[in-house]
Amino acid sequence: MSNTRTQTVSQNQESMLKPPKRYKVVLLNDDYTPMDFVVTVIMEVFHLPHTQAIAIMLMVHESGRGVCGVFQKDIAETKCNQVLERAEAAGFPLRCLTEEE
Ligand code: TYC
Repeated sequence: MSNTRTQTVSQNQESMLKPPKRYKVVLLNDDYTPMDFVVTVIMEVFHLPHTQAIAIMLMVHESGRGVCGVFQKDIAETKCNQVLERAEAAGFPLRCLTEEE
């Protein structure tokens, strides 16, 4: 049996049983974006302290990628877009993506 009420109940039950998927926001390295710009973006978008932002930036610089945080899908996508918007506005080729955990 499926009507609007039973469907709503079963959807709610499913969301109560399964925790929501979580998504990493990953920064990628490039040769042009200044280090201090990357640090500022990490601090402002992810609300992280300067020391942690430097550690993430250096991880990206040295290994090619680094995780700025893990969030529910819509939050991860919003933060990723905020990074890309800031990079574009400043004219830097900084890349960012989300990845299911
Ligand atoms: N590799 C860049 C440089 O030498 C710095 C950088 C770090 C760029 C992290 C992007 O996500 C990045 N200026």
